[in-house]
Amino acid sequence: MKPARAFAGKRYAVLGLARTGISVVDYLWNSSASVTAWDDREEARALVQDKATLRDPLELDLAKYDGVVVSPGVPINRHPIAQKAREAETPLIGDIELFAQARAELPPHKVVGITGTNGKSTTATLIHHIVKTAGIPTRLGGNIGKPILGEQELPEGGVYVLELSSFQIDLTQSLDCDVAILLNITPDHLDRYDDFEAYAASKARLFAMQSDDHVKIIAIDDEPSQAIAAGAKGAVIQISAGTCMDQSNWPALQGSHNAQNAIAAMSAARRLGIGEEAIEEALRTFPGLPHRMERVGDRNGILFVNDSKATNPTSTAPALAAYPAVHWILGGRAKADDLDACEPYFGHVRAAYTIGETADMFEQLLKPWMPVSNCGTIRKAVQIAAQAARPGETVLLSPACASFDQYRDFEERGDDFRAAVGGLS
Ligand code: UMA
Ligand code: ADP
Repeated sequence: MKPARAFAGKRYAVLGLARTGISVVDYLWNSSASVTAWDDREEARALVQDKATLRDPLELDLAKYDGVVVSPGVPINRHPIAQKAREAETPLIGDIELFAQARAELPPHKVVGITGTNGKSTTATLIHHIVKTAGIPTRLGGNIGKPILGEQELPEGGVYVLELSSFQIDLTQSLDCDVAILLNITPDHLDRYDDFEAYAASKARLFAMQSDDHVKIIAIDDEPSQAIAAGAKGAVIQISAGTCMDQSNWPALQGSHNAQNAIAAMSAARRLGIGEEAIEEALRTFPGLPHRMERVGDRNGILFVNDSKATNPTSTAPALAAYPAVHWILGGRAKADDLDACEPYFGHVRAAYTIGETADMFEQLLKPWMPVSNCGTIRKAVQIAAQAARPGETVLLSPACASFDQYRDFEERGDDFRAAVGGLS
């Protein structure tokens, strides 16, 4: 992103130097701001030593700074930096807020912000694909793994598509999205919030930051989202996954969850002035995303599906619904102590294969419903499931858990599944 005059001569303390923090330091440095940066990891600090003074912000007089820029992964509900910034009356912000403050200096453009517990990446990528198909310059960034400040700025008329997690929204105060989208709210990330209501309130702030006349698209398929739609200022476009639609021409957008994503994306595209022909072509040609119900193999009529991104029971439920005879590999670091969201589809499961920290808990929980093998690892689960599955059945990794007990992230877990399938004799 081109440097902004807004930051020249100002002082910022930056905490967290992974993808987000590195992009922030680069951007502020290019914008002639003075930067003090820190990460608890020494190797992360080494990456910015040419551009920033290295000091732990907990040791600084934050009142002398114009902002404290923290990464989304810093848990501001329990990290002392939040209290310290409050006491110094220095704004606690994130990279998205810096982007919001720089917008006035960018060529005229639009911003589409997408949040929700599940479906953010799919919907953001789909909107980006539709806008591109319509021939409009566009960038995709945010929680999808691409900090927006690290992306090239757009020429006049461009559309920035931002995937926004609640962690990022918590660190943003002035992002007035031209189009804001809420897909759904179900329990997740409860270690970062006092309770479910506080998590939902974080999502609501995306709309509170918007001008009244900017577009608000809210899927009203759950109660917290309904409440946000009812309380939002200005007109709200209410959508629902239950809307009857022909999805047969959209190979990468199957299932009712993808109906929700597709309706949200279509609705946003129309409000951006994109015609029906480009929208339909984009839905047809959308390639889908890796690790989201991704077909990774077909061996002797047995389909292998990688849904590693399903990190909570609500995101696993649609994957179980989509296949009639499933050998289900699940488990990891628990996000919830039940599988209630998946229960309506237990009838689709031929057998379960439990892995990771929740292997024992899920074994006990599922035993009354279906045969269960406690496998421990994906490698073992794939081997046993591949032997048990019959032609026409599906071996599905849809863990309903985070990956951090055994892997760096959900991508590494999905790659391990793909490799295990590739290694089957
Ligand atoms: N750190 C400290 N001290 C602390 C805590 C953290 O020094 O007390 C440091 C860590 O050592 C680390 C950095 O702070 O170096 C935190 O980095 P980060 O976890 O924010 O990592 P990034 O690479 O910047 O990734 C973040 C998002 N991570 C999280 O929200 C946890 C990425 O979302 C996002 O893609 C990226 O910014 C770009 O916007 C990931 C995610 O898991 C994919 N998101 C959650 C989700 O999708 O469910 C919300
Ligand atoms: P996010 O970026 O919000 O985590 P993704 O688009 O990456 O969402 O999808 C994550 C998982 O959630 C997918 O594996 C899929 O099974 C499920 N999913 C996708 N869209 C939805 C939706 N609208 N509602 C519920 N689950 C969904």
